[in-house]
Amino acid sequence: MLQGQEVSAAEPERTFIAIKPDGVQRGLIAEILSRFERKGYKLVAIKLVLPSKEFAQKHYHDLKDRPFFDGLCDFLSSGPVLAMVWEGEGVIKYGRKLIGATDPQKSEPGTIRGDLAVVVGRNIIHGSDGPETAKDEIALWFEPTELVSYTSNAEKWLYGVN
Ligand code: IDP
Ligand code: MG
Repeated sequence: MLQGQEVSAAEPERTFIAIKPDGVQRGLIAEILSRFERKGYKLVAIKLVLPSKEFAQKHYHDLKDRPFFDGLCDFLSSGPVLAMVWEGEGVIKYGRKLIGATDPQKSEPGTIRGDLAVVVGRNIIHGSDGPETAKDEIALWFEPTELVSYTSNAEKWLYGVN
C-alpha cells in the first residue's frame, strides 16, 4: 500500500441491461429479471422508456456503418424498452454470458437468447459489452440520481464477507 494515500473502496461493477421492445411485448420481463436476480446480482435502477429513433441511434452509435443500423434503430424505438442497471462482481462479463450470443441460433440453451429468442434481429435483450460501454450506456439512459446505492441483505451470503 502506498504511504500517505487514501485508499478508497473500489467502485461497484455495474452494467446496463435493457429488455428490447420484443421482450417487453412478449411478456418476458419477469422471466429475464429473475435470471439476473436469482444469480445474485443487485438491481440498482429500472425504468420503462419509449426511446426516440434519435436516442436509439445514440445508443447504437458504434454500429452506424452496419447495413442493419437503420432497421435496428427503428426497432429499438418501436415500443417500450425496460432499461436497467445491475450491480455485482463480474456483472458486465457474466451478464453477457447469461444473455448468450448475439445470434440466438448460436446461443447455448440455458442462456436468455438461447432459451427465449430465435433470430438476431429480435434477440430480446441488450447488455453492455465492456466497462467503457457500460459506463457510457448507464450515463446515456439514466440520471445519476436514478441509480440507487444500497446494501442488500443477501450480500454477506453471496460474497461470504461481512
Ligand atoms: P449484442 O447485442 O450481442 O451486443 P451487437 O453486435 O452489439 O450485438 O449488435 C447490436 C444488435 O444489433 C444485436 O443485439 C442485434 O439485435 C442487432 N444485430 C446484430 N447483428 C445483426 C445482423 O446481422 N442483422 C440484424 N440485426 C443484427
Ligand atoms: Mg453490443
